[in-house]
Amino acid sequence: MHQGLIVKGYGGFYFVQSDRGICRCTGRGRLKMSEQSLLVGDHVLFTIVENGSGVIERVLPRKNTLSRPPVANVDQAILVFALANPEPDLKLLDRLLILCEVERIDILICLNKVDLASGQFASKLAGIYQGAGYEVIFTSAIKKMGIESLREKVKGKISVVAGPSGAGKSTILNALEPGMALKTGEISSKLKRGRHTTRHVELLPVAGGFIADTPGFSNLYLPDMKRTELGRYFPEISDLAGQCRFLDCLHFQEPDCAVKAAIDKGIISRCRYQNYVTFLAEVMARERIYE
Ligand SMILES: Nc1nc2c(ncn2[C@@H]2O[C@H](COP(=O)(O)OP(=O)(O)OP(=O)(O)O)[C@@H](O)[C@H]2O)c(=O)[nH]1
Ligand SMILES: [Mg+2]
Ligand SMILES: [Zn+2]
Repeated sequence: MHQGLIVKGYGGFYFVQSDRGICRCTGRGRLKMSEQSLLVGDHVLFTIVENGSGVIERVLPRKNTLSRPPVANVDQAILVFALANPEPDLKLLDRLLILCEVERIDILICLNKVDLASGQFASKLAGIYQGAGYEVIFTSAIKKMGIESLREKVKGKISVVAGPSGAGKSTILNALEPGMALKTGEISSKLKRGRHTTRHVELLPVAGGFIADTPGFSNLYLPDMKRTELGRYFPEISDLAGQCRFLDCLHFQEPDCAVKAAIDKGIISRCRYQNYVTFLAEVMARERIYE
């Protein structure tokens, strides 16, 4: 038996990458596409049959499973936001961060289009997220800046690239792997309209790792959670929560709240906290509906 990685599922077939190249496989017995028992990103054992195609016999244990896009064994999410054109929507970034925190996926924030922004704005934005404990890198896919450090970050890993439309996700992948020629700009956004319902995720071999490009989006629902959970998904809030007077402090209107004290001291970013409060209202509103 051979071991490989499912890089694409299409038309009832799985395309499995191994040291033999890519092999078109079907799933044996219960391992059928329709049941979602196999996912892009799965490490599998397969046998080769007479005509050269393969049969997947077993799925190796999964490290994690992302549902949007459906990919297994994700090592990191690369969240790409442009510093300008389009303006970065920090509420959207904070929502995406929560999704990754819930799934316990490592996060790399990539601030793209540094060529279009002032250094002052770039470092202010980076400061907010580094202060929250995230790793931030700057790139200009067009000017090929920061691409080498990004290359180091994707080597040997399965990454998912996410972010708003126009941020430069596909352009960055093209810069990492010249010759790949993913559609960018106008063409991509036209295609996207007919594309957003498809589930044809593909892991592309990029810079010694595998990356799933995703079409951009402009809004995201928070995952289901209780109001007391939200703070756990803001690392800088979660770090201080133990110092609040009340164990179940929502860091909103409670007295002796360590989080609110940290904002006044400039330790926690006001912008992040404001988004926390907005999301808290959303979570509470949803709790009421389902009560
Ligand atoms: N100035 C500048 N423009 C860039 C940069 N990166 C990408 N662009 C441009 O931004 C536009 C959008 O880039 P895409 O790579 O298609 O963006 P995307 O994030 O893949 O967008 P969707 O596929 O729609 O989600 C294109 O016209 C790119 O040429 C950059 O670093 N600087
Ligand atoms: Mg794209
Ligand atoms: Zn508190």
